[in-house]
Amino acid sequence: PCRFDEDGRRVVLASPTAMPQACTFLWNRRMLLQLNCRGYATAQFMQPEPAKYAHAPVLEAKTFMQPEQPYYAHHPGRFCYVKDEDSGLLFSAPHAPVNRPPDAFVFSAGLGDVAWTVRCDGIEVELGVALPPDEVAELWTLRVRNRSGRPRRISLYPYFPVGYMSWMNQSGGYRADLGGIVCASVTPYQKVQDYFRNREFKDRTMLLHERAPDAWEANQAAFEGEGGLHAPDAIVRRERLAGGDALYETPAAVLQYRLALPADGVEEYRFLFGPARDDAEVAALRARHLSADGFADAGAVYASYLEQGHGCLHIETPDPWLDAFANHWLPRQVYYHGDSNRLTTDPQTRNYLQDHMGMAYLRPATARAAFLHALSQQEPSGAMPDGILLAEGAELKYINQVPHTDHCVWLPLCLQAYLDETGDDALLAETVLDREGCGASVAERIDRAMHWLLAQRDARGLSFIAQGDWCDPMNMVGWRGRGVSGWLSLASAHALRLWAGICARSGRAAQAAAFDEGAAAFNAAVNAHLWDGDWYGRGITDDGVAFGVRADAEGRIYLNPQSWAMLSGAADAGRCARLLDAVDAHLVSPWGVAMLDPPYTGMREDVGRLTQKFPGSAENGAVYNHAAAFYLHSLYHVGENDRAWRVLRAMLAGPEAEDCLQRGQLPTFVPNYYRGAWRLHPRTAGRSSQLFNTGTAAWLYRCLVEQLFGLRGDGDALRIVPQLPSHWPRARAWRRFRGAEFELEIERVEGVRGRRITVDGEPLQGDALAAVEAGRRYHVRVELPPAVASAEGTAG
Ligand code: CEZ
Repeated sequence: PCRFDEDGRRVVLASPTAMPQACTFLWNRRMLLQLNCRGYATAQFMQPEPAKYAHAPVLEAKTFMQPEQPYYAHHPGRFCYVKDEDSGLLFSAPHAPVNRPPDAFVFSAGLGDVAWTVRCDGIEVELGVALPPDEVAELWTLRVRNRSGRPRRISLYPYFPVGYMSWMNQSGGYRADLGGIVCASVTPYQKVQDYFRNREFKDRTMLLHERAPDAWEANQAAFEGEGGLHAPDAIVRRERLAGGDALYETPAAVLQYRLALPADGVEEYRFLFGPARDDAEVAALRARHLSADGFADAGAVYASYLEQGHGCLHIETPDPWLDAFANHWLPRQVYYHGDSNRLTTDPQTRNYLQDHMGMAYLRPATARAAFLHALSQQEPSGAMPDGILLAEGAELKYINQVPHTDHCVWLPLCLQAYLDETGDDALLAETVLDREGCGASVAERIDRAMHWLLAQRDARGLSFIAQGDWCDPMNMVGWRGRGVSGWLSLASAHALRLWAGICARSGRAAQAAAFDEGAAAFNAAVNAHLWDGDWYGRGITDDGVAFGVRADAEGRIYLNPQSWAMLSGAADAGRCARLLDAVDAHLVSPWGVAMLDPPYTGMREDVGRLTQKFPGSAENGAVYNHAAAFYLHSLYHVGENDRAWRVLRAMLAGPEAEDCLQRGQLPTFVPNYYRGAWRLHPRTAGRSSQLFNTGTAAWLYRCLVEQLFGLRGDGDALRIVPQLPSHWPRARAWRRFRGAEFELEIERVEGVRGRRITVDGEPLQGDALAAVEAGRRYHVRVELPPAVASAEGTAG
């Protein structure tokens, strides 16, 4: 049903019903626009907190972005009705609200635009949208073509629902002076102090046209009448829209163009949709953008914005879907996270650090600034706060009001990636002032964070979990102050080991030794208290009950402790072998590796709200891709290349039709999860969450660059250790690294025993190419031994 086009730069879906939730997104630093293939849309912009200008028809609760959002008839969207004035035939593009089966349909997601081509009864409608690089506005193009071979009289009705704006004040009407429909509102509030903040809000929603319409309607109820959205009275029962307004009634923005199209005739229209504060802003947006030139300029500047987030790796493998995804879409998703901070003013600390870990490969200066900014909010105790405040007056909200204990762990992990990529060890000596105005170097601050982790241990030497660790909803394991996290203990060990390595390299031998010792103590404690015979347990509750262990009927095995025991070195070879078998037996599913199994089917009060989530959704046993990415990273770490390949490939839908249909996911982004519970609920297993906010993107990119293709910085060198799956005979890559360019070819060669590397024709001793020179182009050839024949790696 879907395919890549334009050398992987577009993803094309040929049906509005095969994958009805399939979607893509556009963003700039101020806004986000998620569009599904049927025309439903969710837009948000920052002022500075996320706000909407197209609303649901009822009051919406404010929350962070959620998975598997339902779409319904009155969901906000961007639509165009088409009526044949002679036959009365009615359809809507892209598909909703009329849902008439089209004769032809294409949903085409580009890197910087989204477009549809829809044909019904010889009338072809093209809809396209793009965003300006730095303003809140949607730039829409509508083109209609008569492909029926005979003259046609039709009406076009661009319909942009505005929804329930406010219970205090909302209205809408046509403004000839501004050239469009402008709806006004007052964001509801009750506390007097909110007035002074809200008065700056962009509380108007406008649909501006370039070509004056024949008629319009600004009243949602008048537009629909008794026919409803499927067959609105204003279209079906009338020749012309009535020109109505909305006076404390739900507004809508509908225009009408009546046209007589000769055979092959084409007409083109441009619109601007978005929020504004006042008339002056409406007029300014119109003047700047609403013309062919304005649209073209915005497109060009947006393209250069995207270019600044270009990936550092280009690959050619036996898997063209992976190539297209890795070359274009994955770095784009990494860039979105790192440059927009997921459109929050208080990103969770772990998310912020990991998102900027991804940024280290695209725009390292942005990552550097983010690490410094995060450290400036470190608490005097060495703890990191639950969220990082990004805007003046921002507050910790939602989950950031719940104490989590893992935030310090991400500092060395993410910094390691940044230092490897850039060689910028000078960062460690940079002084960072905290909120109290106390200065300390980056290295000292991370020392403190590591000491904090070491201090937060119980008598057994395991990490207290409080109300959560990486796993947000694991909130009742330790809320009474005693429960511990096996995963966090292992993650702390891994973080300490990495940090010890960085200390050693920068001549701080005493610190290195102390942190190594701390890591060993964590590992020993986990081995003593949480090795369950075939795998590691997830933790120990406030009441001293180990969970994530064989004795549990539900939540018997969790993925994260297994992955991190491999990373931290807690698991020796024997334990690695056993836990890998256990993961294969319990967690590996046709849709990827699940986060835990079996999913919980009811509340477990000593684990928490995670167990109340629907079985197989999100943290309750989905193929939670962020956790799968940690597993992927750990598999490469222990040299399990074929297992790693299968985990990696399962994160990406397709190309088989069945796989695409079941997941419902386009290869435009990696979603935060695919439904799990594949034994319990096979009908829904594999279904995508359609949520593109996820730490998966950064980790997956890191794994591709540093592990699958094995091109990782180390001191002043580039290490070259590709870990191809055994069924790949060859692969090629282009890598940008510290201002140099590397062309890499990897090939399995008959008769070769170990890895053989040549650089510009000269054999390389070992795998480290030292003293990389900026501006130089290197040609690297890696020869690998032929694969041992096996069925490994062939599965999608
Ligand atoms: O949020 C993510 C967090 O952004 O969940 C991850 C966590 O590591 C990330 O930092 C694992 O728990 O509160 C909830 O129940 C939500 O399900 C969040 O846990 C989850 C969102 O669904 C994803 O945005």
